This record gives sequence, C-alpha cells and structure tokens, in this order.
Amino acid sequence: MLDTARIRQDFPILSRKVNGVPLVYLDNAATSQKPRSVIRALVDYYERYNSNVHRGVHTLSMEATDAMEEARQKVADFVNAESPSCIIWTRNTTEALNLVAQGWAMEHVAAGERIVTTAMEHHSNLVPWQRVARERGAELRILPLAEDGALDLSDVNSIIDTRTRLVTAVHVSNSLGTINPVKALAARAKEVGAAFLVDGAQSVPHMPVDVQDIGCDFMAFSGHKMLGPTGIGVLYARREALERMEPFLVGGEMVLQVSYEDATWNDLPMRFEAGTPNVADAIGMGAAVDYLNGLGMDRVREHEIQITGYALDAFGEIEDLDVFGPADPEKRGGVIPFHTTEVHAHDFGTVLDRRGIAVRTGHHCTMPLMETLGVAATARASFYVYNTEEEVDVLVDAVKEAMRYFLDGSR
Ligand code: 7TS
Repeated sequence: MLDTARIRQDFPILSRKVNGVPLVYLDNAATSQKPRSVIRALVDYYERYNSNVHRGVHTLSMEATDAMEEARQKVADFVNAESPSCIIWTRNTTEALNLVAQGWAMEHVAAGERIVTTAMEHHSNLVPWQRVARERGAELRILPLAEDGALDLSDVNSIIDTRTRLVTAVHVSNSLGTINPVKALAARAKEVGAAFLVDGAQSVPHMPVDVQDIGCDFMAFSGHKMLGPTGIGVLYARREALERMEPFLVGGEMVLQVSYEDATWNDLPMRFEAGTPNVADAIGMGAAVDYLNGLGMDRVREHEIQITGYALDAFGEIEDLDVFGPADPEKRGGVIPFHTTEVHAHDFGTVLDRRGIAVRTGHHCTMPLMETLGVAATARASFYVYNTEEEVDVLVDAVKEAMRYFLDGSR
C-alpha cells in the first residue's frame, strides 16, 4: 500500500488551511496537486538552464534540449510507447484531441463515413468530432450508456461498422468513474479498419497504461492531472498514424527546408510542434513521471481501489443520496459523483468548502451525459495518491451535515 503520510509531506499545498481548517483536496479529476520535486524541476530549469531548444549550439540550449527530450523518453516509457518520436507535446488533452481531429480526421474521414464515440465523453472528446462530422459530411454515432454506468455494447458491431473511420472512447470517465473496455473497442475498430483514439486524461495518471497492449492508434492525456504542471499535455500516436497526419500549426521548428514558395516538414515528432515548445513544463512532466514511477503505478491503482471502495461503502449508507457509476471499485477510477434531490450540487460545494473540502460541482464538461442521467449537476469527489480514509470520513460527515441542514431548512 502507499504510505500516504509520507507522500503528503512531498506536497507543500496539503499543509495549508482553508477557512481555518486543514485542506481536504478531493478535486483531483480536475487537476492534481504537485510534489516538491516537480516544483523544483521548474525552478531549476528557470534558475540554471532556461534557454530555447533544438536551435542553439550553446551549453544552455543543449542542456534544455537534452532535459526536454529526456522527459519525452520518460513519458514514452510511462505508457510503453514504441519510441519517444510517438510522443507529441501539446498544451493539454483537449489540444491533443483537436490535433487528431484537425490533423488526421479532417484528412481521412470522407462524406458518408462514420466516427463513433461514447455517451460519456468529456466535451473535449465530443465537440471536435461534431465539427469534423459536420465539415466532412460524416455521421457521428454514439455508443450508449447501460444502467450500471458502463457502456452498453450489445449493438457494438452494428454501431462500429465497415463505414467507420474513427472510434474514440474515454478510458476512465471523469463523470462516472467507469473504466471502459478500450482493448475490446480497439479490436473492433481494427476489425473494420478504423483508427482508435483513447482519451486517457483520467487513466494515465491513475493506473498502469500500455498503449501497445491496448492497441490504440492515439492516446491523449494532460500533465496537470498526473502531478505535473499545467500547460503541458501529450498526444501519443503510432508512427504509421503520425505519418498519415498533417500538422495543423505551421511555422518555425516544424519545417526542414523553406523557400519563399514552399516548405517541407521536419521529422517526427517536431513536425507537430510548431514554435517554441513549453520546455519548462515538459521537464516538469518528466519529474512527475519520475515521482509516479517511484510510487509504482500498480500501487497507485491499488490505493485508488481501496479508498474508492471505502468511500462507496460510506456513501452507500447515506439515505436519499445517489452515487453514479459502477458499484464495484475494481471497475471504476477514484471518482465519486453524488447527487440528491434535496441539495443542489453547488450548495454541497459551498457547504463542503466551509469545512476545507474541495470537490467539483456542476456538469463536469459532460452535459449530454448529465441529460442521460436525468440530473442538471452532480457533486464529485475524486481521489489521488495523497488522499486518506480519514479525509473520506471528513467528507462523508460534511455531506451528511449538509443534507441535514438543507432538509431541516426546507421543512
Ligand atoms: N478528457 C477527460 C476525460 C477529462 O476528464 C478532461 C478534464 C479532459 C478531457 C480535458 O482535459 P484538459 O487538461 O484538456 O482540460 N476534466 C476535468 C474535470 O473533470 N474537471 O475539470 C476538468
């Protein structure tokens, strides 16, 4: 098991107080906190070797280039990519997904063909496909939700058919916690000759992820949700997929030869990284990967199953409170969305904040899913490596108190 007491000492922010009480940070699906080693890597870069990369022959530039490329290698190894040239730096998951939409789908999806996504996607993995479908005259199909918060795959073979060019799915839902069977979806996509894209924003930070084992062509994820800095994300792409992709930003860094009339593209991965990259935050993301590797991703996942199971049991005992997503903690990530008709999600958020507890409230950028669930909003607690069962107790007490308060008030 993870030694949460020791881990917590690595995160300076966890010792602060909010509204006079210790912070209980349970908004990790939105963004995670950062360990000292990540903060130090950023400061170290700016204090010792801040420089532009891939251009200078001077020492600082070479040091910065080496550090950024080392971070790329670390990220590649972290998800078992074939090569660091399959790792493209982006700003975040959203940009990585849009890169596939603009660079790949706009090129390869034709009128009358199909793109398939799921009913539980974050807007970032839905809206880009709506646009591609509209502009290319393609059809967007949705894999529906089953009763238990999993995907209903009973019609998967007719929804993903031979006219499908791209299948995409979130690996772990940020609104339900559901872990989707991405390996099976990859196999079906392959059967019909479609590309397969995984939104790994909520999986890569929380469990061992192996892109080759899954068999995906693309995977998108963000540094800030995995103990790294904001402003840095990743698109993993298989080499063959990258070679069939067009850059959607053009300019410096991404070219090989330029004349007044024309230009040729640089090698991979630089072809997709126009302009000065986010050197500092890429290096910071490398430090975050080091930290997670130090804990061991198997143990990170184990901790999450344990704390999620504990929270599900405790929430299960609260009358009139609905918890969405699969009942089995083995089948979900550390995300607990809860809802009651008695208390508005935002009121939960406010009352919990008074107790120092940070949770997310709202639609979590999954408005169509909220409609399917028949709710306007949920409150959501989400866990990470530093969260403890004691913090779950504080949360559960505060939720009970809020329900008592609003129920009494409404009588
Ligand atoms: N995909 C999933 C599954 C996500 O959970 C998020 C962010 C994104 C994509 C977008 O990531 P970004 O780094 O590009 O913003 N999810 C959340 C959330 O649940 N609350 O705040 C952000």
